Amino acid sequence: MKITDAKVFVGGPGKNYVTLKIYTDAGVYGLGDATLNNRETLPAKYLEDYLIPVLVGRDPRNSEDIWQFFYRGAYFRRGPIAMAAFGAIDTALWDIKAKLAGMPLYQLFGGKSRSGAMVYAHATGADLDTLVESIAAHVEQGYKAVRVQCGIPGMPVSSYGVADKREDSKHYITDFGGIQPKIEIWDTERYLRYMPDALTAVREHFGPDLKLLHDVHHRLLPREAAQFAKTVEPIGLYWLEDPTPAEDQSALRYLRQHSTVPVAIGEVFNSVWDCKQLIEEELIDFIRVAVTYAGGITQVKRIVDLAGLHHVRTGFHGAPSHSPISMAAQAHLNVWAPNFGIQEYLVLGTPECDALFPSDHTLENGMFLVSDEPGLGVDFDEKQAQRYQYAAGSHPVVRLQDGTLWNY
Ligand code: GCO
Ligand code: MG
Repeated sequence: MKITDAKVFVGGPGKNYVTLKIYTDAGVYGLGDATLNNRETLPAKYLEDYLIPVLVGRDPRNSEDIWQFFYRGAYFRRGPIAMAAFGAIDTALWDIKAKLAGMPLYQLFGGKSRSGAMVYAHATGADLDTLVESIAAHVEQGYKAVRVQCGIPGMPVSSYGVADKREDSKHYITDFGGIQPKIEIWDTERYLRYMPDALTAVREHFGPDLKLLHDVHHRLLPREAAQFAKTVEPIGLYWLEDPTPAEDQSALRYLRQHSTVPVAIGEVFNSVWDCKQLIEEELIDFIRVAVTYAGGITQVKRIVDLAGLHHVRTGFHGAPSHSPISMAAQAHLNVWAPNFGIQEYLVLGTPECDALFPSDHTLENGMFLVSDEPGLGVDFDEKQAQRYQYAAGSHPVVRLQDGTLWNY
């Protein structure tokens, strides 16, 4: 059996999805997602110029060897661009394998450990009242868990995860005005003074059962993060995400020694090596990698297994940037993983998105229910894809009030 061709498509409704389709001489094809948010053309080019020409002619069933061939073969290892490209190939090969087996992908991992995966959505408000409204709307729809982000009084420009308007809440991460980034202003002192009270007010309003998550988006220094974690401990957060920039992983020991707040990290990681210290030293409670950025199913499954040895549960990244293809791959991992925790999931389900990526995965009462179709259970309509093209976008860049660059 041979791979006969592979094509990359960039574009989508309100997103630059990078979709890989691998064709075989057995008539079966596989799909992968290489959507590296706001740098989408780079994994696409890596695939087209360096990987696809070498992929054609290989046996698609040898997904492990193909993964190793590209990873080791690049010599300059890791990095989000390469790992997104390898990951798309890997996901497509698992899709092919499961289609050949005539089974939904989760069966190849070991079957179902649960009926569905609990997800969390993003609630956001420019102020506390709007945030409470946004959370209430999610609770109404059946969500058991929400991430809560709120504007901070006196902060000159809105902060991470805060949509200016309620309708913007699904698309606030990328600004499609071009590649020139908008500037956000950050003020740690205001954040530390305001956010614990805001989170307390949310907890009091919604009671003890709703799972509340909060994302610091790498903005605090280790000591500040420890102080914040200690202060919010009585609120009973489900997790505190990215309290510090995680390049300095030892810094997490500080937080750990001062607080029992569950910590979730890893959305910017792209290999098992990035996760190793945090997992082995048990400095985190949830690992946040994504199939899209972390080398596909082969690599992420290895991370899940390592995490399981250290009581670390999964909480895969699922910002709206990922396409329904990698969200499907994660859904199969979620339903299998013995150490599953929660899945971030923002409903992409516009009619346009559903037409481009038809599938019968469903969301019911805050639970993601995986499709039983052979493979990933998601398709890609090439005709629909012709309606879309790449649109330049950017993440904001963050400065302190005196102009100093900070972490987005
Ligand atoms: C999250 C993330 C995202 C990232 C985005 C960057 O927890 O969902 O922090 O919102 O900012 O994926 O492209
Ligand atoms: Mg995050």
